[in-house]
Amino acid sequence: MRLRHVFDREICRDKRSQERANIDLAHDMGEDPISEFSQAELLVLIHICIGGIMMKNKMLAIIVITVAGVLGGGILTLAIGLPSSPCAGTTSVTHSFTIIENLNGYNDSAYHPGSWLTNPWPVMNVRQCEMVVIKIENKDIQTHGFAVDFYATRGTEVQGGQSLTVQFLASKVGQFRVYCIVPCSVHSSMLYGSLDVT
Ligand SMILES: [Cu+2]
Repeated sequence: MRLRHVFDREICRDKRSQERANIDLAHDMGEDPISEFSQAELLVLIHICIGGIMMKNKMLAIIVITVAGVLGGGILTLAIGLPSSPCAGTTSVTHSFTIIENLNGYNDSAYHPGSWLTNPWPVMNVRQCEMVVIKIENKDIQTHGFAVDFYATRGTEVQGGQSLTVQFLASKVGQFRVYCIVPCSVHSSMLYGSLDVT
C-alpha cells in the first residue's frame, strides 16, 4: 500500500521520474509494477495525471493571456496615446509630410544653415493630437537616418534608394528637434529639422 502511494505520486511527475519509480517498484516487488493496478485504477491514475497537466496548462494559458494583455495594451497605447493623455477620446486628424534625403540634406536643409532654434529646416507644424505621418524618401546612395526628439528618439535608418514611413500621435505640445542618426557625408545639414506641436 505504501509502495502504491509512492507510485501514485511518482506517476504524475515527468517521464524520467515515472520510469525511475517503475524501476524502483519493479526492483522492490520483483515484478512489473503496472500489473499491480487494475484497469479501472489505472484509468483513474491517468485521469488524475491528465488533470494535473491540464491545470498546469490552464495556469500557463492565463499567464500567457495576462502577458499578452499587458503587451497588447502597450502596443495599443503607442498607437493611440496614453489613456490619460489629452488626446484620449479625440478623433485624430492625419497630417502627412514627405522628407527627401539626399546630398542637400533634408528637403534642401543644406541651403538653410543655422541651428535648430535659429533656423530650423525642415519645419513640420502640427496641432496637438494630430496623427503625424512622415514619409522619408532616401534619394541618395548612402544610408541616412531620421529621428524626432520625444516621439522617435531611437530613430530609424533609411538605406539608399529606400523609403519608409514614421507615424505617431502628437500628444505633447512643444518644439522637437528632427535629426539624422547616421554619420553620413552631409550629417551637419541633417541635424536641425523641427516638429512644432501647438
Ligand atoms: Cu547623417
